[in-house]
Amino acid sequence: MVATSTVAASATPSAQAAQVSEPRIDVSVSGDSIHPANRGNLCVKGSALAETLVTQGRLLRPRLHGVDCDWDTAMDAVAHGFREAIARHGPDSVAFYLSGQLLTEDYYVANKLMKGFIGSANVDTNSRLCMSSAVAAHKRAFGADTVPGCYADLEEARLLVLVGSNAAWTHPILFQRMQAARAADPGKKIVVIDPRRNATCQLADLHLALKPGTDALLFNGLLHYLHSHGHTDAAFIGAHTEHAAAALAAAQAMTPEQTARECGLDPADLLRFYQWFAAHPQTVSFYSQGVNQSVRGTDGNNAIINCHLATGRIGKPGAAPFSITGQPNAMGGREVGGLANQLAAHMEFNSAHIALLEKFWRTPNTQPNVAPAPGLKAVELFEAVERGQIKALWVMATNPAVSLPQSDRIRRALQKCELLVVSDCSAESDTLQLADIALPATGWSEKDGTVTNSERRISRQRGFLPAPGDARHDWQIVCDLAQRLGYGEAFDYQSPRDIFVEHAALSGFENHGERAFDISALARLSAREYDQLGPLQWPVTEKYPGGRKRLYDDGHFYTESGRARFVPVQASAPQPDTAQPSTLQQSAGFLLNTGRSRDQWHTMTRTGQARRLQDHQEAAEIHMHPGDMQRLAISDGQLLRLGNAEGMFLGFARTDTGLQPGHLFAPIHWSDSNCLAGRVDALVPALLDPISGQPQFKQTAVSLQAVAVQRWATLLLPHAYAGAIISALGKRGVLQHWYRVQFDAGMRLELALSGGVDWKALLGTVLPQAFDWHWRAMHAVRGQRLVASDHALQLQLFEHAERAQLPDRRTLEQRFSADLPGHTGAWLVAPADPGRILCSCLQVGERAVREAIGNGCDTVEALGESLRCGTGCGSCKPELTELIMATQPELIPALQE
Ligand SMILES: Nc1nc2c(c(=O)[nH]1)N[C@H]1C(S)=C(S)[C@@H](COP(=O)(O)OP(=O)(O)OC[C@H]3O[C@@H](n4cnc5c(=O)[nH]c(N)nc54)[C@H](O)[C@@H]3O)O[C@H]1N2
Ligand SMILES: Nc1nc2c(c(=O)[nH]1)N[C@H]1C(S)=C(S)[C@@H](COP(=O)(O)OP(=O)(O)OC[C@H]3O[C@@H](n4cnc5c(=O)[nH]c(N)nc54)[C@H](O)[C@@H]3O)O[C@H]1N2
Ligand SMILES: [Mo]
Repeated sequence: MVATSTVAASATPSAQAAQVSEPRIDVSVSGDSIHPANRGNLCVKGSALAETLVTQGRLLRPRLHGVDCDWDTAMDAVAHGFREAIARHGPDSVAFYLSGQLLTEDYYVANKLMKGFIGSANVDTNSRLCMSSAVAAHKRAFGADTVPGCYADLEEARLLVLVGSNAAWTHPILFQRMQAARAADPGKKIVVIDPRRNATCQLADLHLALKPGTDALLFNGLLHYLHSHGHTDAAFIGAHTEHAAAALAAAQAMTPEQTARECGLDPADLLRFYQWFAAHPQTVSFYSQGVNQSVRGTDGNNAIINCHLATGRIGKPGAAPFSITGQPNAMGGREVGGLANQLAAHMEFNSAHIALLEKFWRTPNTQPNVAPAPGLKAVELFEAVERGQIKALWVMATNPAVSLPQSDRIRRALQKCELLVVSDCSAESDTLQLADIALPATGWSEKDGTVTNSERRISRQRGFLPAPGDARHDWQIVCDLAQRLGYGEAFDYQSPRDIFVEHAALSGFENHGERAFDISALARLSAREYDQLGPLQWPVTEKYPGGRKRLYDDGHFYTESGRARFVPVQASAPQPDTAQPSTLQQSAGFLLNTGRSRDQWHTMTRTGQARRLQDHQEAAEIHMHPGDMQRLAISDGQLLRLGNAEGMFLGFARTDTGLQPGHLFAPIHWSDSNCLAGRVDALVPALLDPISGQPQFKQTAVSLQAVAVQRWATLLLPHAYAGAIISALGKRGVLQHWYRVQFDAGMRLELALSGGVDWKALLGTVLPQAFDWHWRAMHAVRGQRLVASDHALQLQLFEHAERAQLPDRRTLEQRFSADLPGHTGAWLVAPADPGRILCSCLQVGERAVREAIGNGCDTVEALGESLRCGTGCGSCKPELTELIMATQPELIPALQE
């Protein structure tokens, strides 16, 4: 999400707040029209931010073993645990697991404390799951972790190659910039390389649906093609690179025919891409998790970079290999050394850099304080927790119990950990449920600091609301621990600005142009200048006081020789049968791909709070090719179970014509906090890239079964009682599946049951006496039941053998707090279901869109005029086109032109 927003904030409780169960803060969010990255545009998650500013679901007090306590008690316990572990078992018995969702200032102090003062490098971050292959590839090729280009290059490119990226959903603002650039320059070509036809393909002139995991092969083939057809830039190769011959030799066997065969592509399509690449000096390759999250991720990245080096397409307008980051501050974390195998400010574990850091940080001389060697990478770190080697672990701003591979195993490891500290702004993270000590952190809107985006641009994030409850800023919590461990002097910061200027000074300290990350020109910012700091692209130095748009425009790289390095890539087609014990040959064997949905953010601790964001997809779904569904007699909406040696996952079937037969796609967003068995990482084995340690998340062998459900029920009730109902149903052994949707006034539970439930008995025992109600009505009308209190609809229950027979949930939610008298008859008549909400911004459902298409709206623009759908953030446009295509097959050729 590129959203950096200015917020018009007037923090007064809204008029509407009186009706809801807790106060909402009246804030309106709009984009910052002068920010160079988004120019005021926000994606739907950004524009719904205000709706997530609720205290419902927030962690408000420190907790020690589940009991609220004060900060002193909590931090004493944290310090005691860390001190004891270090004293008994050495510094490597403790660890921090951080996140690209921290601000740079938070990240900097955490890394400084662990690597500089505790003396362990066991600091890793969720960026290991996300960007570590990109980091490793950048270092191999450029000698530094640097993104050479800038967002303007996406517009200036005449050929844009999107590899393993669903930018339409995951970087919607950049995608809009690409769309607009293409509209202004119809000759511009866009190629999407992805095994599935994702939403981004709507913009593609060519989609290469390659075999999963064969990206390195495809780009090795391109390198060979460019060389053998005389399209390489010999002058650039000669003057600015090394090891070209070795890379070419490694690619030698990759003729286009051979490559097409191994990648499972039509040779003519592949050749077309190779020819376009050869013909367009202004090419940007924009790549993301489809490439990174693979056991060949680092090689895949380097195979792409090799092609740019071979053609000299780097450091020039509209020409760059462009690794795109995901989290708001994934790049900032890389700058401060958040990964276990780097030190702060782009330094390495060598004696010169260690000495430099000891000098700069003035670490105590009593012991060698800066960690001498790299620490454990994420997956290894949690394995060490499992073995009992890590005694005290602090997890900050990430939810590893959901997002790491083998998440069932991770949970067991966390449960065993002697001391698990979790700091989070939300109370609804699965990891927090396992914590011995929970620390309430401030979140967006409350915290202050900086973040760095994919084009190296540092932006200020400014707090405008007070911290709720007892919440504190992450940097303050870290400094508190530092103080209690005896390092108070080195952590005596009064504000994020104090930390930022130190970070900036370190980046320039004895740098002499050797380290790419240098923002030393910002080392003297006053508090006022820091507050007013405008967005700047690093480096920011004496030479580049206003920042630098593109790196390597001077042909100088950060390797010892100053030349960029080609990396020979030994690519081979993946062998799922040997790579994994649970093979594809099993029963109904499928290959599971995982990734993001349009309107959710990761584990939903925040986006799950905004009702509007649930419309697009309210439960975990399993996307399937229609042919596979037909073959296995599976219909849309049916409950399916995926399983393998790692674990199991439940989701609802969803037809997806964009998938290849035998492939499935499931979202990463659901967790134990909001449903049963919706954690897709319970299925993902820990297969790692050997260089970066990044897990392969995108190719998992699974088997599939349909789940026979007897009864479906919808239950609306106040938030507070949802958990008790779920556990009571669980104890009765009838619960096959559940998920929840949070709406303003309450909670909606969607239940799949294996048998009948005596609801009256169950609700009577679960709901406390204090719940002021008596049975007003309990009817069985066409299989539906309703329970209500005497003055308001505080609880509604509908049950049916067929899920599709349950009434429209939106109407039920709206009536939840409405007065009852006189309406009994009306609400028993199930209102029409509007279908999936396609356009979240303007709330337009699939049913209305289908009707409009039937009435002649055969373009996205016509739909926009008639229903206004697609006129907000625009991210539903691909789906609108898909629907037009599905409804009117004769239009397909025209729309694909
Ligand atoms: N809506 C939304 N946006 C987000 C996020 C979110 O949670 N929600 N998270 C942010 C974060 S942290 C990140 S890292 C980014 C990720 O952004 P993306 O990388 O764009 O997102 P993903 O959905 O993980 O996967 C991208 C694509 O990789 C494809 N893929 C799978 N296997 C292969 C393969 O072998 N080769 C190729 N070429 N492609 C393959 C998938 O089919 C998918 O379309 O999104 C960011 N933006
Ligand atoms: N199968 C599969 N698994 C994946 C991926 C995939 O594509 N497929 N993608 C991977 C990728 S790229 C990523 S980035 C990860 C993301 O995975 P996670 O990082 O585990 O997911 P989030 O939900 O973003 O977790 C962030 C947590 O920090 C909290 N938080 C937010 N802001 C703050 C703050 O300012 N301070 C504190 N202390 N807490 C805060 C949130 O409430 C939330 O609990 O998932 C990875 N896992
Ligand atoms: Mo990510």
